[in-house]
Amino acid sequence: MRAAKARRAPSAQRAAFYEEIAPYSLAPLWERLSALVTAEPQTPCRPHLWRYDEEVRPRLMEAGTLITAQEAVRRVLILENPGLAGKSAVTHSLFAGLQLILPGEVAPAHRHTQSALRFIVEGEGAYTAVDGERTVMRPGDFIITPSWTWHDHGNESGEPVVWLDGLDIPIVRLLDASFAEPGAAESQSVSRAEGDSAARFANNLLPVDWRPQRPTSPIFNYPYARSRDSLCVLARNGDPDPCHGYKLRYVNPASGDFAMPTIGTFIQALPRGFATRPYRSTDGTVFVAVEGRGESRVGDALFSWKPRDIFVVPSWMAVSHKAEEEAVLFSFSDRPVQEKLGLWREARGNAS
Ligand code: GTQ
Repeated sequence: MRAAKARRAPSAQRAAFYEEIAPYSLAPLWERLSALVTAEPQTPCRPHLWRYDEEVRPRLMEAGTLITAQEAVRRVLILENPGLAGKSAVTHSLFAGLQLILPGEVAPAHRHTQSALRFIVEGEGAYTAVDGERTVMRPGDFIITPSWTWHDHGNESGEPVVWLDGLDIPIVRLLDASFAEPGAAESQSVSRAEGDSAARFANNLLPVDWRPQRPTSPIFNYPYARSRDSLCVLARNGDPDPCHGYKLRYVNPASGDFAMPTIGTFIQALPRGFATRPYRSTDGTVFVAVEGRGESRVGDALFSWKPRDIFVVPSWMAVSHKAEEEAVLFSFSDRPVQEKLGLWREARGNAS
């Protein structure tokens, strides 16, 4: 009898009920369930291409006339996903931006719980310092600033230097775990010679009694020259994967895991004329073209790219690439987080 009455409750009566319970911080799940627990990922994140030479670089250089790196602390134009306006996010979980340092400038030392990657886009001869060691940045290098390490950037070259920043800012925001502090001095003092960590950790050797203190790779610069060599050898020695071409992930030699705990990083080569089969995965991914030209279909969007262009593939949206010239793509996503939580999925071809 009661159940029958409940089934017949008019929607006006239900609406009145929802209003009545709202002041008590209560809400009816049944009105929201299908939007909360979806059959497949439903992301507001949209596919987008940022064309570097035509659209981004001129504006970044204009920013260089408006504010110094010192005043800005980090002179960065955020690559904000058009579906996430005002959220400072390129995907739901990740931040991306392009950082400019002009000759002679310093971006002052600070540290924060957010982890950062740098992928060098333009210019050579700027440095980043992490925990007392400097590394010179060259185009295509992948550089890591682990969580809570002191870091400052400087440009002692004669040309502007630009890199892509990838940070886990939205993940740290989700977890309300942000801490940050400025350094005592603008540039941290150099306490280790350049190349020291590469010698210790990047030659398939580890210091004999060393034990990892943190989940991030102890290698903080993965030079492009070495990654590229690997891709060239792979491309000579075997067939490309139908969905990825020749694709490698950057690794923490102490664990075999991804180089960073929250951000997975990848580099892939696509032979000239090669077209990948559609692929999708739950980790929304940011791609940067490093070499070559090509086009990528992302859902219904078609992006033509060339070196330094950046595009984003939302979670579970099919992506396929075609290289007009032999191409290299760098990419990053939240895959390590999803894998650790048992959430990561992929599908080859168009089926789910
Ligand atoms: O270089 O420390 O793009 O703290 C955003 C926040 C870069 C950095 C960003 C940051 C940094």
